Amino acid sequence: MKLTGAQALIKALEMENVEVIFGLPGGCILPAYDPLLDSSIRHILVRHEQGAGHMAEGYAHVTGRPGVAMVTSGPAATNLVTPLCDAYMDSIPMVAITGQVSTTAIGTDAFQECDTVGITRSVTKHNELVMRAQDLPLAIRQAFHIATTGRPGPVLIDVPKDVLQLPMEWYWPTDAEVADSLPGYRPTTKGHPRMIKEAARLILASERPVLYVGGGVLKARAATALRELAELTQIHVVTTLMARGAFPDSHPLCLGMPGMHGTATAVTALQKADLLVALGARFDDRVTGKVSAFAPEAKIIHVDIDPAEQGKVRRPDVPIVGDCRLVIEEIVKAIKDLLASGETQADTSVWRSRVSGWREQFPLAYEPSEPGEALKPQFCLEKLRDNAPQGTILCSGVGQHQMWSSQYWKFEEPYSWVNSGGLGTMGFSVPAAIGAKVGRPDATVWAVDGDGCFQMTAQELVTASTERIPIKVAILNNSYLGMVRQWQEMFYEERYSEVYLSPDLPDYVKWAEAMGCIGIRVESPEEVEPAIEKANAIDDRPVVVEFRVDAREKVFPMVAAGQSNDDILLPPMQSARRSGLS
Ligand SMILES: Cc1ncc(C[n+]2csc(CCOP(=O)(O)OP(=O)(O)O)c2C)c(N)n1
Repeated sequence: MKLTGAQALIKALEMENVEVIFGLPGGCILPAYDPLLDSSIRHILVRHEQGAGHMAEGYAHVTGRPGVAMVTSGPAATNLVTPLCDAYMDSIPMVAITGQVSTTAIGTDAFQECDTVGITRSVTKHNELVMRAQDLPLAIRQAFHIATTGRPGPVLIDVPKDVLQLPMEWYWPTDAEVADSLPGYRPTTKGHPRMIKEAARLILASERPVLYVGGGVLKARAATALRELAELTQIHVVTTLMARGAFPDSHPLCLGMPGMHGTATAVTALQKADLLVALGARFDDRVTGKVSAFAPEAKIIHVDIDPAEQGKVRRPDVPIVGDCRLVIEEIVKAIKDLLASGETQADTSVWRSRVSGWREQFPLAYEPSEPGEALKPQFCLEKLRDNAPQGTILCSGVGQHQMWSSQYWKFEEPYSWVNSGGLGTMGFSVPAAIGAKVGRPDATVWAVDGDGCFQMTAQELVTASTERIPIKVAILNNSYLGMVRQWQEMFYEERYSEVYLSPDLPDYVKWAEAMGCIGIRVESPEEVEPAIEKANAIDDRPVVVEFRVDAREKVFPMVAAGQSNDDILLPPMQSARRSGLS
């Protein structure tokens, strides 16, 4: 069957079961937009290509399927760089299709030409400029294979305009042909049996073990296996910012989030442990603090599908390269075998009572507002959480509101938390929430955003309105770039430099309405719950609720950048008893 390159591209996406593309057309990608009209694929026309990328990410976060973005060449491709980098840092499966100038014009500084493959090389797992229409089906098959296997990540396929226009003979490569075409790409999924046995022995011998769970557990769909391991061994679990939801917050073994703004218990448990079982976690600096002072007495079992993570930051005692789910299942089996053969688990009761003591003494805490005082952002989040319909998905931007969201929400299910962890991309929340809602139309999707973040990508609410994607946005408007303000207050002697935005400009309610949304403003505690209830009841259009919150509020606990986790700063009302953290 003869097709044009463009027809082959769209057919290949259909064959990959793509149900939606987030994109925006232009000159070089134009040929691909024509067969799209006749295809089964839904296209969501974004207002900025960055939005398309984050939507694809949000979609991938909640479905586990790769998100697809399609844009034209030059400035459209460069507008995709931030989401590509974001997806790369957070290991999100994504396939980006970019138009390119015709093969004959490449290298001539043609209109809207840029070296997309060169520019995106360091922010993609793989990228390719396809120079022949005949190669398109294989390139697309490879792209989806690479994006979704091993450590997931973004793949970009750059297609010149004439390649889209030229004829080709349709074919669809088999799995074997795809594998053969990538001889250097064979991710290891099964852990080494000797290492697995060694890990099981270490786990049983440890008196102060902690399961340090990262986003890889979610990528590997390993939440059930993780729970079995935790319950079998009664080992506490910390879930990093990328792993929130991988283990239920309500579970008695869950200690919450570790790291710079983690709970005092999670941070201290990692510090004092004699064994860390790192599962799909990468010893990020926001978790370790000062690396040389991190968990000084702990042996490390490190399970990760990416061999490059082994020893990158901290040398493991037991490195295991493999798929988290398969490896955890094997470790559980090995532990059961050891127990059946008469081995016993070390006594962890002293450790468990220490951990319980920290939990009791150092819960998350903030000073509630007095009558007439400004609203507390944490209070708004607690009310959002308590009124959230079952199965709500929470997305967030980057800053204080992100940390409060992660702290105060109760994540009970995997894939219910969407945020930008590694890159920390302001503006992520609204488009990611749109992508999440497209992927999970059955779920309520709330985007929590800062006023600074919101102003970066709010235009995508026009997309949400026109495409009838009824997300809900909660802006925690503290009229500052709050997280930067917090650092200036704490580490730059309150010398505030270029962090003040404005409480009134823009008028968020009018802006929301202008974009086809319902806009609601909340200024006092009594208004919080009715506004949330109203927003939850609206399902035919997006809603924006602006909460005017106290600008002076800071995120605690906090480990200052580069400091040891031992020097965690507690909320003011707890700092007098910090000696209890021993
Ligand atoms: C694109 C981008 N630019 C700058 C930063 C640095 N930065 C991190 S948090 C933050 C402030 C965010 O302000 P806002 O959205 O109002 O959230 P808040 O911290 O007040 O909750 C800034 C500027 C960033 N993370 N991303």
